[in-house]
Amino acid sequence: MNAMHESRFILHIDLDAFYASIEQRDRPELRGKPVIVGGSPEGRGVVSTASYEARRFGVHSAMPSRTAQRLCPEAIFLPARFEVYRAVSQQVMAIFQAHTALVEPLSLDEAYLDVTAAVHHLEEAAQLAREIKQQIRSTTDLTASAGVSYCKFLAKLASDAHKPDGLTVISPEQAPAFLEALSIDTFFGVGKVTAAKLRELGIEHGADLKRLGEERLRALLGKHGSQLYRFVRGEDDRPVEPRRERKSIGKEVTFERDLVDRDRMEGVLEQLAGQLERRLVELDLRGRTLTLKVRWSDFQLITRSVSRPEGFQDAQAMLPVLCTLLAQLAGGNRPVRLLGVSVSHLLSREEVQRTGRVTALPLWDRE
Ligand code: TTP
Ligand code: MG
Repeated sequence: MNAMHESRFILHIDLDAFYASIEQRDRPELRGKPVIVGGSPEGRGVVSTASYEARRFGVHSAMPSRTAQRLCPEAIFLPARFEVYRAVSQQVMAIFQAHTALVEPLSLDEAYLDVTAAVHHLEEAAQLAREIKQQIRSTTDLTASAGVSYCKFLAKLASDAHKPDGLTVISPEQAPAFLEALSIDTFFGVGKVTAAKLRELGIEHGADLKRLGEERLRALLGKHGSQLYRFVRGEDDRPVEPRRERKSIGKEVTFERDLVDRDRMEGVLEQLAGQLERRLVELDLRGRTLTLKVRWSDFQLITRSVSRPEGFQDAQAMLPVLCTLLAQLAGGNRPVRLLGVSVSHLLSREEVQRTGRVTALPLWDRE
């Protein structure tokens, strides 16, 4: 471990069951009950999040609401109230900003903070995390979990370690044992496919992972392999990056094995569009230009875009466009290594309304 790792103090703070906790806060009769925020179980919707009472039944984010109801028949289903969640998010981010300018939000309820300039040692960083949790509670009446460490990767693992209302510190001395005991599913960048691949090799925990050389991991997992090689050694130099003005928002995925099957590609596009929609809804943005990105197996990269004045936000509107673009590109059976979906020329609700010409459209009928 080099000196740089030890000289930083990073917090990761993440509110507990964010949407569901806000609903329980605003409707006291829901407290202590299994609450699910998301699509109705009668439709084809999915769970956005579930209160911890509902999670005990196995309910989790992204699960079809119908499945969630089967697992937890008493659950109370509620539609999302994004405007309220965004307002709470602004309160929480303002609390973070008061302690450091180096705040990197990951979503509405989650951010990294680099507090190196504000504290002298890890115990002091932990004390600051405790204070921030207290401020969140007194300002919003909600609980958060905090992780404290010397890099982003470990801070995030730490905040996840004792949810809800947790505070976990991972010191440079504790990091090796923590990482060796960690299940491979929990490592950053390890998806289900990768985990299954590693399991086939008898790799279950960080300690097993540590036995693989960098070359081997890279051969197995591509560039993620190198990152994993460093992470399992507690090495993560990524800086906390406060967001500049956003130009585009996108989601992409690189495949372990190149895809040749068009149906599978379309399935991936559906997932990516769904993730992108979620982020756009959270941020209350639409993107006028929708872009499909394809990297072929020979690493050649191609992008194709379509623009619409009313912009894109719903996955349902994006998907047919993406599938058409894909069909135009992937004429033959050329294997695909990466698929990405993004939107640019971002428009806030105010901007769309100000331009006048699209105000008549039911742009935000989801809310
Ligand atoms: P998370 O922080 O991942 O989840 P959470 O806050 O509900 O629960 P916890 O942190 O205690 O594990 O996501 C924050 C919010 O983002 C969540 O309340 C709802 C929304 N969300 C979705 O809409 N879909 C998803 O798949 C996920 C993971 C989250
Ligand atoms: Mg959360």
